[in-house]
Amino acid sequence: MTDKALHKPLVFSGVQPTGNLHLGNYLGAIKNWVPMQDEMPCLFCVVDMHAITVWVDPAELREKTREIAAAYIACGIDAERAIIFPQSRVSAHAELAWILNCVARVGWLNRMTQFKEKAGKNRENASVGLYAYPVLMAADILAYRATHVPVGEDQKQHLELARDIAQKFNNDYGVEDFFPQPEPLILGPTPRVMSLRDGTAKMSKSDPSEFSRINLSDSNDDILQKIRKAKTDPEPLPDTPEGLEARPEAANLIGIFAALSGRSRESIVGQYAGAQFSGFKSELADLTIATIGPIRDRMQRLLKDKAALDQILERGADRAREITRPVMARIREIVGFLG
Ligand code: AQP
Repeated sequence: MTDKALHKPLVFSGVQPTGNLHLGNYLGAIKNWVPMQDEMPCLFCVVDMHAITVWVDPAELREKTREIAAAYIACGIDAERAIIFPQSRVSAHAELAWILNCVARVGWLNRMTQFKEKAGKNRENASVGLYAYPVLMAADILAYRATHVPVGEDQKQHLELARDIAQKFNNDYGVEDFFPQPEPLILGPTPRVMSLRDGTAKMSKSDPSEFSRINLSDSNDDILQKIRKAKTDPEPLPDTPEGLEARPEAANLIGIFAALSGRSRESIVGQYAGAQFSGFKSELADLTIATIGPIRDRMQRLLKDKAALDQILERGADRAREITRPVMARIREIVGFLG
C-alpha cells in the first residue's frame, strides 16, 4: 500500500486537563465536535502531557483528566463512536514528538505567541516542555495522520506549525505523501470567546478572576451573577452590527448570545437596538443556564462513577494505540530506526 493510500479523513482534537472547562472551550471547540462524529472517525484526547508543561498537582491532574472525559460525554460525544482517551496512555505521542523535535526549527518555535504569553517575563524559567508544546501538538495530530483538527482560533498558529512540520518531514525524508496537511477547522460564530472582565483578552482557564469566565461546573446562580457583573460600556446596545466595532465587551456578549441561541448577530442587535444591557443580560443568563445547566448536571452524574470513566478512557487508549501502530512502524522505517 502506498503512503497516500493510507490517508483517510480523520478528526483529532483535545483539551488540557487543567483548571476549569469554560464556555470558550465549549463554544470554540467541544460543541463543534459533536456533529463531526456523524461524518468521519473522531479522536478526542485529554491532553494530560500538555498539562504538565506547567506545574500541576498529580492528584488534581488525575481528577481533571476524568472531568474532561466526563465533559466530552456530557456535551454529546459518544464514547462508542468517537475515541476518548488520555494522551499519556498512547506512547506514540511522546515517541513521535521526539522525532518531530528534530524536524522542527528553533526559529519556528521562537515565533509562537502562546509560549511568549504563557512564559511571560520569566522566560528563562519556563519549562522546555512549554517551549516544545506545539511540537507535541503536531505529534498528537500526525501520529494518527489526522486530516481535520477542530480548534478555537487561539490554536491557529500551532496548527500552521503542525502543517509546516508535516511538510518538512515529507521533504526531508523524500516521502512526499506520508503526512497529510492537517486542516484547522475554526468553526461557529465564536471561535474566540473573550473574558467577561476584558473584551480584549481571551476567556481562559488560567485567568485569576473567576468572574472572567463561565465554567461548565458553575451553578445557575454563579452564571447569573457572572453575566450580571460582566463588563460593558456606558452606551446602550447599538442599532447595527457595525456599531459593535470598538466595543469589545458588547461584541463579545452579542457573540455568545448568537452562539447559544443559534441566531445571527444581526437579528440579536435588531431585537435589542438602543436597549440598556440589563434586560439583554438577563436573557443571556437564561440562555446560558439552559445550555450549561444540563451539561453540568450530566457531568456531575458521570463523575460519580470513576471506575466507569476510567474504563472508557482505557478502552479509548486501546483503540487509539491500534491506529498509531502501523503509522509508527512506517515512521520508524522512514527515519531509519531498526525495526
Ligand atoms: N476563549 C476561547 N474561545 C474559543 N475557543 C477556546 N479554546 C480555549 N479558549 C477558548 C479552545 O478550547 C480548546 C481546548 O483548549 P485547551 O484547554 O487545551 O488550551 P487553551 O487554549 O490554552 O485553553 P485556555 O482556557 O486558554 O487554558 P489556559 O488558560 O491554560 O491557556 C482548544 O481548541 C482551544 O482553541
